[in-house]
Amino acid sequence: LPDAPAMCPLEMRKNTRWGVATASYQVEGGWNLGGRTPSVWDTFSHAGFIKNNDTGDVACDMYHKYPQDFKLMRELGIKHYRFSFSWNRILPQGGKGTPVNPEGIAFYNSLINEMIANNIRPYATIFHWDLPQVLQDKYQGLIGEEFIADFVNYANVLFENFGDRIRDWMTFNEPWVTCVLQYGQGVFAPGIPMGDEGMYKCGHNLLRAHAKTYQLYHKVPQAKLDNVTFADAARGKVGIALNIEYLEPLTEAKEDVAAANYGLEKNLGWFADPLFFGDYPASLKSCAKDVLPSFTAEESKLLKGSLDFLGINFYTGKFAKGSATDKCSVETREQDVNGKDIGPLAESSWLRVVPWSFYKLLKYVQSRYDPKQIIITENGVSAPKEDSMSVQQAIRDDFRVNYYKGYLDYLCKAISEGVKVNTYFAWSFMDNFEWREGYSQRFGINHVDFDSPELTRTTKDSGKFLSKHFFRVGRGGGVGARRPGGRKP
Ligand code: PNW
Repeated sequence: LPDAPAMCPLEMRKNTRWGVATASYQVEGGWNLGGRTPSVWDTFSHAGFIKNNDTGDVACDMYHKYPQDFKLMRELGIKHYRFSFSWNRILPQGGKGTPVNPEGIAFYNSLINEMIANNIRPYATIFHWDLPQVLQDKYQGLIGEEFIADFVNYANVLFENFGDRIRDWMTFNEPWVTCVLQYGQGVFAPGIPMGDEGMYKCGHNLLRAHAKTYQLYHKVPQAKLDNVTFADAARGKVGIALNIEYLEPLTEAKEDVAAANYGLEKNLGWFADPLFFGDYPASLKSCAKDVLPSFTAEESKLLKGSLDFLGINFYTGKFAKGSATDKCSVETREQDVNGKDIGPLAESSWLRVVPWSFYKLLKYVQSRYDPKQIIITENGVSAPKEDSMSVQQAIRDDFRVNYYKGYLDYLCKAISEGVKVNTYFAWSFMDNFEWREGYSQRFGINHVDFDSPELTRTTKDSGKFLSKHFFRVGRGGGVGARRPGGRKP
């Protein structure tokens, strides 16, 4: 195994929290067990929209195998785990006023307790794309205003039931993907293209739902604080996980610099500006003026500062080329002016290995938003052709080892220059259901043999590399060292 990245001194690796991430639909399976109703991804995959006709019906079967998965995490020295809740498992009818599913609550109680028993600190994503189908049918999911109240109600159920043991919450995973791929283009479930208007409506509802959830979590009335579980919840943190690819100007020309900047504002600023500053970026307001809704003064006030940490999902970077006549045009490229690739291509068509882009993005984020805390909520890669390899070949994943080595090197450089990242999650703990690509693209640091009845997990070289230099040496989760008056798991 290679040495630790040169820019990651032991002291820094010790002072940082390193973990792994997954999401409910991608790993759980148990799609019709324990009172769970379909999500939009069940409907979409059952309708045959996924490569090789794959579905998440069984996935990694973490629904049953979580005890062995936490044991494996423990063996690798992993002390931080980011996962998501399945809304439709918790509230099978989705909406406010509908019954909470006791079997769903029991499942997540056992999952969380098992995690903590293994000394692993939970970080929970409230919504990672698996919307209850009933809410899609009722008001088109995130397109409908009713979504806001239903989301806040769902979040409240999670806070009340699990808030005594979970203190790190992310409302949404990758609003950009949700609103662009799920609703705008309709290439992800529910698969109904809603155009730019739908895309911005989705973003608007999502942001307002986030702000109300943040307020609920922190401004809970004193009467409710006397309820033991919630009192502990109120001492935790609420953030969000935004995805962004870095954009480097293709040349030093004014229009390329402006295009890179506008591209970041349009993709990251769309969500980050309202959360930090209370409004959309001026550039976006002007370029999307016919379709971008506006916030009331009250909404703006509620949004501004409505996050305790900023989560960033980071994978790749591209070049940006502008137009001298159209300030709203951003063309992205994967080759420089000499035709040289920006980096090696992964198995995923949108992902090239560009370690320096991580550093540049982090510096950009720190200088534009000055966040108090940044969590890298995802970072990882699909290795080329891994799916066609034998288990023995697939676990020798040099491509992924090099990816992590390069990206972590630049992460450490950014930290040493004052970027406030204190927690990092690799995507993913294991190979899983990669959305439209099904099981054909693998992001795991542990291999899953989807052909074996046991769905056997085998640690890849990348997992060993991260374990040795990061997971084992990094800070612990402080699991259990809190909650005065709270319920012990
Ligand atoms: C993220 N893109 O998705 C998600 O949060 C994960 O669930 C997913 O498995 C992981 O990254 C790997 O793809 C993305 O097209 C999906 O730019 C698509 C894109 C970016 C991120």
